[in-house]
Amino acid sequence: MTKTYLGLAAATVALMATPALAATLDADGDGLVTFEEMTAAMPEISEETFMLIDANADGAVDAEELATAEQAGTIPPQDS
Ligand SMILES: [Ca+2]
Ligand SMILES: [Ca+2]
Repeated sequence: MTKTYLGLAAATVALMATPALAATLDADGDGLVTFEEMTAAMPEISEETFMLIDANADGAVDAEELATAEQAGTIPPQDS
């Protein structure tokens, strides 16, 4: 269990080093923003828009995809 905890702590540190993924979006802190997490923060996001943001279509938006969407103006820039 200690190992798992340390792994989670390391992942948290890695996330904090990635300013693009706002904690307000990634509610459970797993480094990915699901459709549910995104609509919780931005109810105006449609499933169609989410699919546009999810460039590799794995069902979740990572920090890179989020940054791309912000730069493209698909979603407003998020405060980190
Ligand atoms: Ca998440
Ligand atoms: Ca993705």
